[in-house]
Amino acid sequence: MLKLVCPVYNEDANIVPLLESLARSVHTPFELVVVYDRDDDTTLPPLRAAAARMPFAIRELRNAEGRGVLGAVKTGLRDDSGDAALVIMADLADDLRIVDEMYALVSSGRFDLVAGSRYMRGGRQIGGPWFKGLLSRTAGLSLYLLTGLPTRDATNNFKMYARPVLDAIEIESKAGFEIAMEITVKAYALGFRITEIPSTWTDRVAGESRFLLAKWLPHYLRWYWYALAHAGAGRRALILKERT
Ligand SMILES: Nc1nc2c(ncn2[C@@H]2O[C@H](COP(=O)(O)OP(=O)(O)O)[C@@H](O)[C@H]2O)c(=O)[nH]1
Ligand SMILES: [Mg+2]
Repeated sequence: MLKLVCPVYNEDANIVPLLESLARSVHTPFELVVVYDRDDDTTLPPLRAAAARMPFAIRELRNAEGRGVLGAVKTGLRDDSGDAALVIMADLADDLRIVDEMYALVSSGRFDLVAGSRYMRGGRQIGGPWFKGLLSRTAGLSLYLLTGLPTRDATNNFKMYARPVLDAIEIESKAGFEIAMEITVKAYALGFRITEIPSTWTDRVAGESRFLLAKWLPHYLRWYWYALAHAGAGRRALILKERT
């Protein structure tokens, strides 16, 4: 079954609209795993109040990997339920209408990683800091052109991972959302099959972003260089797979 991993930090204004959006948009059976840091997180009371009327299972997990969004995503991905996992944001950033298509691509066995892509035709990025957007787009498009990585959006966290990808990769990220880039470039180097479909990312309306651009940038760069260094490995692995 599909597992949706949703890190939350005081998303009391967004969590119920998120649940309603999931109920409306996703028809594939799934379990929602909500990962919070503190027992007094303001997301939890409205989440618990609304859970019973949702047509899908909801599980709460406490971040077991040190506070912060990196630990939350790792906790959710590591928990070994589900044959595929998709990371979604609680702040209504992601376009949930493509989840069914993502899961169809993974469960057909044709792809191991399906990226929501803001930087391909049909994809969009709405709002957010312009410099963050520029860096992310530049990183994504350049890796696509230079390394053959089969997505133009390496940094987006809205990606679905088949279980074997998560089992094969030891997470080494240390800061925050660079974890998606790590998994993507390592999956490519290991020869996993990657594809992308257009998605729209929208900046939050309620609450505040906790994205730490200056602090996390060097950590993103680490995976950027890794991708350049392993570009040949990714291509070779793909060619071998196509031959067999
Ligand atoms: N558990 C946990 N979740 C977090 C933390 N910081 C952010 N999040 C969640 O991560 C998602 C995206 O966060 P946000 O700060 O909006 O990042 P941005 O969209 O890149 O600006 C939201 O679901 C947040 O609630 C944190 O420290 N701990
Ligand atoms: Mg956000």
